[in-house]
Amino acid sequence: MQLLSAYLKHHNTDTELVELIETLMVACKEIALQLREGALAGIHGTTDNTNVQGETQKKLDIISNDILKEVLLDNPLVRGVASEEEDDPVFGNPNGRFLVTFDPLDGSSNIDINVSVGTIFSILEVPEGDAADSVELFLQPGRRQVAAGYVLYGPSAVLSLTTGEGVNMFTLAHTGDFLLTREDVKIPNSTKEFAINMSNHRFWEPAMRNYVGDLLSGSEGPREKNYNMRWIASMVAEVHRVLTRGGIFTYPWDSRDPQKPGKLRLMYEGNPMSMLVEQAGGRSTTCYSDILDVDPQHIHQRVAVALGSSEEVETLMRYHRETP
Ligand code: AHM
Ligand code: MG
Repeated sequence: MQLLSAYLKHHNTDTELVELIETLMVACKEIALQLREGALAGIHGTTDNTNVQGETQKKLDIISNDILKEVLLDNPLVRGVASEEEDDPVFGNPNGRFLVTFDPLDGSSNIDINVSVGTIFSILEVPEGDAADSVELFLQPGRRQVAAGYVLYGPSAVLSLTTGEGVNMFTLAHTGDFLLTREDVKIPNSTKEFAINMSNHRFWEPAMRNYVGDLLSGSEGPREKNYNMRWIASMVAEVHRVLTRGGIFTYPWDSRDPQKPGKLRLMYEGNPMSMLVEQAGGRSTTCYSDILDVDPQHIHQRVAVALGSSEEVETLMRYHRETP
């Protein structure tokens, strides 16, 4: 089994990008260790703080954020970082080449019940000609990502990574190394599995209600097959399942706050997961158009997400085109 860095170098990945990914994995290994200790380390529970999205921060949200921030900003390749847990970007070396956005601990409502969580990251390059440190540097469409991935902290810790040349998975060994365990991941085109938080049904658009209604009708309905449903409430775990055996995962627009299209964040959830899914031959959409083409206006911008097996995602998009 090949080491992460050896694999990347063997595939002629830009050496500075390899160094940055290795730096990211230093932080993720530390987060994995903290998670493993769980209640023994007194890291469960919430703090008195809320983040910029108004969500109560878990202790581990803050610990993970601090680890990533400190490790990344220590690397001179990093110009700046933006995180779900920081109101504004934080800047490092003014000559750094890369920008990193991350959700330090996605699915953190699962921490206290000991269910899978993950770190999601997206790597962009500093646009040419831009001098001043500002949030504008980060506001690039997802198509410009040079790498993206997540580390799933489950029964084992697994890195799913793309540098634009397909998707590979690396498992964290007891030696502290990430070893290649799945090469050139491909999502099956069709599926019989969907993931959505059904409790939000009354807030969805009519198109989404029709689509899910037809899935639930099974072999008696227009889709003419029986579907199974999963909901882990951890996007990393859901996307990992989709990459592993196909499926569709969606967190759609809902009517509770028309200003906020969906729950998930574009820059550190929607974009990196969309790059992984597209690189694995799947599709990722707002239900109307590709997430990777969305022009970001705000670092914490939200986006409706539907991703996974290409035929299923295209069917969902058809419902959105055709439902008045
Ligand atoms: P978080 O970044 O605050 O953890 O929120 C994102 C998570 C996703 O991992 C998951 O898909 C979704 O929120 C679950 O939402 P819900 O609470 O509606 O089940
Ligand atoms: Mg989070």
